[in-house]
Amino acid sequence: MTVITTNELRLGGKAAMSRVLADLEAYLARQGHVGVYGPLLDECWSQGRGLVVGFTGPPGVGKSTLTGKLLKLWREDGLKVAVVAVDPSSRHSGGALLGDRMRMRTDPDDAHSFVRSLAARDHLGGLSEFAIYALVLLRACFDRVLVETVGVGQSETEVADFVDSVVFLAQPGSGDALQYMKAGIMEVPHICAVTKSDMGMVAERTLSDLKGSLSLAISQDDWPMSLHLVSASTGKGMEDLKQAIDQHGQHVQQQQKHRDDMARNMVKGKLLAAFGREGFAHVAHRLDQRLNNPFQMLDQLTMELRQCLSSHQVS
Ligand SMILES: Nc1nc2c(ncn2[C@@H]2O[C@H](COP(=O)(O)OP(=O)(O)OP(=O)(O)O)[C@@H](O)[C@H]2O)c(=O)[nH]1
Ligand SMILES: [Mg+2]
Repeated sequence: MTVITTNELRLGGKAAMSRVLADLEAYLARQGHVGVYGPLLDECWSQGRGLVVGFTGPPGVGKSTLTGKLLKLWREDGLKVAVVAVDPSSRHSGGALLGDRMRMRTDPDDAHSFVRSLAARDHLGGLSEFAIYALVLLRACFDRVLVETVGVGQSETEVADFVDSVVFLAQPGSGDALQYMKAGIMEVPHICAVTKSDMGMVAERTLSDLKGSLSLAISQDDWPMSLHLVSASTGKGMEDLKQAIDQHGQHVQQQQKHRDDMARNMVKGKLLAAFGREGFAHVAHRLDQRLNNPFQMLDQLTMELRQCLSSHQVS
């Protein structure tokens, strides 16, 4: 079986990307490991320079509308942009509907924007299983990869470990973000924005509540959180938000540690999910080094642990 090269993927545009995502997903469902796709994923991983930005916030806060607007703004800057919705809550219900809504936001004639919903997918290992692979391929081909997820951060999914920047969106009139951060349920995001500023006073009040409590908040990678008031409907504040994301992206992409941590977390997360703590403990030391080819490493360790398991079962 021959797998497309990174270069072919880059040159092949949206059609090539759609095809490889579908092929990879089918392969994973069949084989249960990355196998022949390991080298492609590793090459995309090492060459991928796109910034992956996670947008999180409660249902209805305006994530889709906002990512749609940012897509337009970055496209106007000449950047290639992909948007992925990872929505565990609609896995069983509105998957197809979400897919339709997402498609409405794409311009089919624009070769450099790509919008895809991963909501309707459900296979072994869960939704985020595939999302991470998709993000690796997308970041090799697009300058910005926007990921829409529902949740409050930390506990969510592996996806949270796999983004460069986290943007939390707060609903006007809700104190959720504040309470989550204070209670330590949610890690401090890099950027926080109150949406729907066109609602007026209620949005401004939410912003000043957040400001009062979070003005000194520092995110995990030593980035002072910035706060924004935006309206995707009117466009107000959107340019500033876009610039803040770009700035954090520049900051984070200079950090080799960030990439190393991402690779390690990815391999660890997948092995834990497949083999549990006990299984993972057998190979944990192999992740002490820098992982230059994390996906091939993941595959090798998966095979070793499978063999180990089956020989235990036989004896
Ligand atoms: N007034 C106002 N309404 C907005 C704005 N942005 C989004 N909305 C509305 O808020 C509602 C939810 O917007 P979505 O973008 O679907 O929110 P979401 O967070 O993606 O929602 P889920 O994916 O269902 O969690 C829709 O009715 C939007 O029209 C805004 O800037 N101003
Ligand atoms: Mg949405």
